[in-house]
Amino acid sequence: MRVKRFVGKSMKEAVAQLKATFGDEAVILHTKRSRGGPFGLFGRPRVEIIAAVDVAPQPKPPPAPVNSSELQLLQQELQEVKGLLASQNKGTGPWQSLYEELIAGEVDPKNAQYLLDKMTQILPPGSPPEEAIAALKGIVAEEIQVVSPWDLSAGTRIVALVGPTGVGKTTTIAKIAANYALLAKRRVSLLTMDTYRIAAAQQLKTYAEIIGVPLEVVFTPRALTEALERHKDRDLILIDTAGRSQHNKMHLAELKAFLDQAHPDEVHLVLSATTKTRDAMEIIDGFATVLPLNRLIITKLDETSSYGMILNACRYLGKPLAYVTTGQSVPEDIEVADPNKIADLILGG
Ligand SMILES: Nc1nc2c(ncn2[C@@H]2O[C@H](COP(=O)(O)OP(=O)(O)OP(=O)(O)O)[C@@H](O)[C@H]2O)c(=O)[nH]1
Ligand SMILES: [Mg+2]
Repeated sequence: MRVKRFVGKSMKEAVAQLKATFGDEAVILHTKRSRGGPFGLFGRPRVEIIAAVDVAPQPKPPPAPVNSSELQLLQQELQEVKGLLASQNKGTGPWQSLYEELIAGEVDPKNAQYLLDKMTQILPPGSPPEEAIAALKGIVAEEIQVVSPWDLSAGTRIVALVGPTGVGKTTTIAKIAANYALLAKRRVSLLTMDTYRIAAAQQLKTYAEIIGVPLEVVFTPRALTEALERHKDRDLILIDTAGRSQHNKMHLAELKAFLDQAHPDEVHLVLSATTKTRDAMEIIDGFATVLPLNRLIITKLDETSSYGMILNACRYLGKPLAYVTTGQSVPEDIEVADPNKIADLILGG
């Protein structure tokens, strides 16, 4: 804004000056009539106007011409950014239904997003849904580490099963023992340190008698070491343990005292497929802080219809899945873990 004072002998003359300088857009802020001379009494009359005008805006320079290849490049980059945002944005984008399927199967949301991100990295854009499902199954299968069944030709293998109560540890030991002793014709021994629950030892004793393998019940860590010594000519020694809560530090310490003496080649954590993922993670944390877990067994696949927990537990523990069990029948309801089958279960066979 510019402000200026105009003085004339009359109002007409002052306004004429104002218009000549500021044009018609000026705004009069103040007018004053007076006379010149001492005290303003005897001089000639004069008129003073103070007026203001907005400074005219500078015209904008015309936009620089954009050549079409630059425009194309910009559009392409914009598309890429949009795609990236879609993939990072939970479950949005073209694979929303796959994300929802994983979540419905109780795959942990973080795992579901991780799997889809991996899939979008390898899948060409615009691939048909069948290809997307096949790619996703492959990625799920890759995430489930497994191990080959024991060779048992290189000395005695000592394997302990641990886990929460009632998940099927004893039944699984009976299934493994029957398969190795009766079908693979291996020398198998059973040891149990479950003297906590009434009839626990009797349960395994019954299986041992039916399968025709020796069983010893041990009450102390030292007795366990001595029993292992007595069975050192065997191909496979399976150690059953009492079911324990992950929250009971004293029970876990007791378990550790036994296994520290036994130095098993493998400690398998047994979890039921019906366990909620959050609880499975707590169980893994509780047992893994005390014991050197190196395998996972998931039981009771026949008692659930959502299998995401298997993937969640495998990824969380970060150790191979050895077996899955699929029913109460001994010895048939057990399978060596097959990642493709599990991926089929999770994403619908
Ligand atoms: N449906 C089903 N039931 C199973 C499976 N495995 C074991 N069970 C049953 O689960 C129940 C508990 O099995 P156990 O083998 O005694 O479990 P555990 O882990 O040894 O139990 P504790 O020693 O008390 O901690 C029994 O009724 C078994 O028949 C399975 O794969 N599917
Ligand atoms: Mg038991």
